[in-house]
Amino acid sequence: MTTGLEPRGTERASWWTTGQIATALGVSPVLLRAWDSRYGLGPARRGPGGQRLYGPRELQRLRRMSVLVNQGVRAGTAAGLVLSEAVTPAWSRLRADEIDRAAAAVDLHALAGLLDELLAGHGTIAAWVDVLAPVLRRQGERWQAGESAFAAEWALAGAVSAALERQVARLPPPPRDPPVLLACCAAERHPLPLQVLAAVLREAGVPVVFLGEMVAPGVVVRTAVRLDPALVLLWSMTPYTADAPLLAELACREVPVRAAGPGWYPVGGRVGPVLDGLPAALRVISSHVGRDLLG
Ligand code: B12
Repeated sequence: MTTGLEPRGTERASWWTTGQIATALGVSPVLLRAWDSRYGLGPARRGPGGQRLYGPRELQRLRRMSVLVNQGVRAGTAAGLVLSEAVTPAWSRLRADEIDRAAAAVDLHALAGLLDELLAGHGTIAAWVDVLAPVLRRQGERWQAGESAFAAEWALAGAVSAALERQVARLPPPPRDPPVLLACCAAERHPLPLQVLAAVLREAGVPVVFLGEMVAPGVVVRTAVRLDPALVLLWSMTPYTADAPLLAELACREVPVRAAGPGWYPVGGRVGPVLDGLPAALRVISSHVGRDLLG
């Protein structure tokens, strides 16, 4: 069964037609064409038959446009904002402060709105690197300084996770290729960087299975054997959670697996080179899925 949302053609993972974008955003194809002719919010390229093809950046911009229009902003003003908005350090700091305040107040409703708008308007990578990770680091510093900020950490991490889920749920389904399996070690309760990676991969049309936090080793092994994934990343953020025996067991079963995250550093070279950031992860995943995800 098809949903009509499958990406198009041989490059099906990265390009969407007007109809697919319209369905994903809940607007009409006529409106999309009007936004193109009036404001220049058009497709990235044309397909062989002349059909309009939109890439992830255009999808992002149109999503931002429809969020603003739904909030009651006039279309011309919204288009001006979408086309002119840039993530400047001052802008990022303002957004980060707003989000920080909403987290400190455990205002989940405000957080959801702020995060939806941030992700839709600026893309997952920029939202994470420029705004969300700095706020989380700030929270970590407060915790280290002895301030009791556990509720704020919990609120923000949960809200980011939920917003990423909403963002991914709106994407067209990925192709049925072997997935990338992303799993946290059994004691690891910091899954966010891995969930961000999952969202970035899905936005690029790569199928992903993200198992979430604190996954029992047996579940990781059974899932990996069953899915025959293109690659497994085993995530550890904090030193006491890295599970070297699990990594060894997966390797023994000929599952392609890599250690990812700062928690692996104390374990040293015996787990192989550790993936130490989003670019490194995207580079290695590119070689396993046969597509350049950094380009
Ligand atoms: C939110 C949070 C929590 C939440 C997590 C909820 C969730 N759903 O994620 C909760 C409240 C559950 C929590 C619990 C705990 N936490 Co906590 N937590 C944090 C906090 C504030 C943010 C975590 C995060 O998402 N960081 C992501 C970004 C912001 O951090 P970053 O360092 O820039 O991360 C980058 C790297 O990881 C890098 N990276 C490196 N390699 C790779 C590989 C790949 C593939 C990718 C994609 C990225 C990547 O990319 C990241 C993003 O740019 C951090 C503070 C901090 N600085 O991280 C503390 C922090 C991680 N927590 C800490 C601790 C100690 C704990 C607890 C033990 C506290 C306690 N006593 O209860 C528990 C239990 C943890 C466990 N068993 O796993 C310490 C860890 C110290 C250490 N190194 O040992 C920190 C650093 C706070 C501190 N300053 O001391 N925590």
